[in-house]
Amino acid sequence: MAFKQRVFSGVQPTGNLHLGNYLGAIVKFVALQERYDCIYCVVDLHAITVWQDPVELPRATREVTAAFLACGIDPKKHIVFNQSQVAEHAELAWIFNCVARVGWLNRMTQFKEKAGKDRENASIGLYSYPTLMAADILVYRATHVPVGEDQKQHLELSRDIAQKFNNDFADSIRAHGYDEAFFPQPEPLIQGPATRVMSLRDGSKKMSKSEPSDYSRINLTDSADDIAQKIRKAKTDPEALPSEEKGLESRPEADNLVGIYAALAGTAKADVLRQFGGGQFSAFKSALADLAVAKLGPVGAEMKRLVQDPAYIDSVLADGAQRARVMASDTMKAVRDIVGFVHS
Ligand code: AQP
Repeated sequence: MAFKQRVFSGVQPTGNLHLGNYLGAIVKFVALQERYDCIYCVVDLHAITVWQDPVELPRATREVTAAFLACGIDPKKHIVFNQSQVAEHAELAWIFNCVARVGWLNRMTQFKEKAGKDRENASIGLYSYPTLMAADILVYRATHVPVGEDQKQHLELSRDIAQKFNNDFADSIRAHGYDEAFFPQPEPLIQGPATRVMSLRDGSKKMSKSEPSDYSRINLTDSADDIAQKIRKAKTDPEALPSEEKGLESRPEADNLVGIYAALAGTAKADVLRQFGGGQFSAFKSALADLAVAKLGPVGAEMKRLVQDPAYIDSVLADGAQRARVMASDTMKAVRDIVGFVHS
């Protein structure tokens, strides 16, 4: 069966959204609306895999929703909701916990990085995070998943889970009259010059919400002054910018800033180097700061306006959740048949 082409992706409400989330994910979410039916989720169940303050979590959930809307996601044409409002995500995740193998999860690098040395003390949710992610995608039988480079491994696991479910339950799938490929193999969409935006302080680390130094990232709600100052202070090396992409090899900080410029301007790194190659960083940084302020300023202002009206944001989430639930419950009815659960 040809699956209906459908996009699913999520963002965790775990702190300040930054330029990496924007370029690696949200900008792509916006563009995909033209070609696909899209489901965009604020993944609060994922967020609690590490401790979240229950007073802060609703604020962060509304802020991510505001970012989706401020960037141009249309919640009427597409679906925007928070994960915990659709219980089927957690239900399918449990079934996938029983399909996925411990050996598969043991290979996940994000768990190793996030659990760090204190692995014994990490939550079980953090360990099984990828099975919930597979459920998020597959409960809508989504075919395309726009994400940053850091999520590639989890997406590969989602594909393995879909395949193993289809194989393990092949007879039951057939016996119940469902199509043999019950779950699709979701395709990662990881493209463009900023699939992995790096820290402004250290070109070997990804820009992240949890990095203690605020100078490592540009937040979507930063003021124009903050953005300009962070870019001015961004780590670079003493060489001038190269004129060709090859010259960015082994210069991670320069490569990062050029990639950010290209992604914000909607061009390729080669074009940026054609314009700025041979020049000093100071002139390039000043052009980058202007561009970043021009692109992010309106987004931040609109986010701040939207979060002033939590009732409106909650109504968007409730409406999206209701429409998502209809689709998710259809999948789950079929899954219950396939697995052999007695249900009404
Ligand atoms: N640095 C990045 N460059 C490109 N894409 C990125 N994404 C995240 N960081 C970068 C993409 O943004 C989407 C949402 O990410 P998330 O909600 O999983 O959160 P996160 O920013 O990765 O932050 P965490 O996990 O809350 O904390 P950290 O990273 O601080 O430990 C995803 O599509 C992701 O790929």
